[in-house]
Amino acid sequence: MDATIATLRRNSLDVAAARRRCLGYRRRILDISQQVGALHIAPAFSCTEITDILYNNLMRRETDGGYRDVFLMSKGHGCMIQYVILEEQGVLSRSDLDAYCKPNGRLGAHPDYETPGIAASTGSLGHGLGMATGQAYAEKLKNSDVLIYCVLSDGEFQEGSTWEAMMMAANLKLDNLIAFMDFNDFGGLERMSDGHPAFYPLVPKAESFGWEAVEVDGHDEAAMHEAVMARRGGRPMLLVCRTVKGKGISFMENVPIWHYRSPNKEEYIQGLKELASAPL
Ligand SMILES: Cc1ncc(C[n+]2csc(CCOP(=O)(O)OP(=O)(O)O)c2C)c(N)n1
Repeated sequence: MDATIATLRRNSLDVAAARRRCLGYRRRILDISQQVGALHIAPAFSCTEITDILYNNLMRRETDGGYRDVFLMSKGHGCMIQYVILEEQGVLSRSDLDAYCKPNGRLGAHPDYETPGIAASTGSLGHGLGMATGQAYAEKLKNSDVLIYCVLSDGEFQEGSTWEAMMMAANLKLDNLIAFMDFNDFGGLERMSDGHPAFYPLVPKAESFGWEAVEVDGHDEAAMHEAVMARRGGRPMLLVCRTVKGKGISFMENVPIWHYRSPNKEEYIQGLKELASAPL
C-alpha cells in the first residue's frame, strides 16, 4: 500500500466527545429547520450517531485531510446529518447550509453527487446499496484497500433492488463493503413490523444471503465501534442498528409526522431545551 497515505484507523473512541458532537449536530439541524417549511429532522436524528461514528471515527483519512474510505447515504432524505457534519469539517460552508432548499442554494432535500463531499445522488430509495456494491467491486478490481460504507434504511428493504445488491455483494465476496441499516422500524408512515412482518428476523436473513451480520444499538457508538472492530471479514458486513426515529427530542420520537415536518417556534424552543438538558 502507498506509504504516503495515512491509514489512520482510529481504534479508540472518545464516547463523551461523540455525544457532545451529536448534540451539536441535532441543535444545528433544529436551527436550520426554522429557515424552511419542511425538513427531514426525524430521519436525520435516527442516524446521527451512525453517521458521526463513520465520519469521525471509522473512515480513514488521507494526509491531505480528505477521506480515503467512501461514505454513501442511501437513505437520501437523512442527508441533513451529512450536511451538518460536512459543514463542521469545512467541506460545506455556513452559507451553503443557510441556503438549504432555497432558490440558488446548492443543497437540496436529497444529496447530489455534484456537491462537495457527497459520493452519490440518492433519495430514490433502494438504489444506494447497489451503488455501494458497484463501488466496492471497482475498488476490488483496482486492488485498493478502500472501504465502502453505506447507510441505508429498513424501509429500503421494501425494494427488490436492495435484495439484489445483497445477493451480488455476497456473490462477489465484497468484504470491503460495510452497511449500516438504520433500523428504526418505520418505513414511511407505518411500522415495518406491522406492514412487513416477513422482514424479520434480520440477522439470520442477512447471514443466509451470505453476509456477516450483527445487531447493535444504533445510538451507542461504543457498541457499533466494537462490532466493526470484531468484523471477521471475507464477506460484506451488515450492522442492523436499532434506532429511534426522531431520537433526542421526546415529542418527535416515533411520531410519524416528524418524518418531514419543521417545528414551530414553541416546539423549536422545547426541542432546544431538551437537547440542552440531555445527559452527556
Ligand atoms: C423509490 C422510492 N419510493 C418512495 C419514496 C418516498 N419516501 C420517502 S422517505 C420514505 C420512507 C421512509 O422510511 P425509511 O426509508 O425507512 O427511512 P427512515 O424511517 O429512516 O426515515 C418513502 C417511502 C422514495 N423516496 N423512493
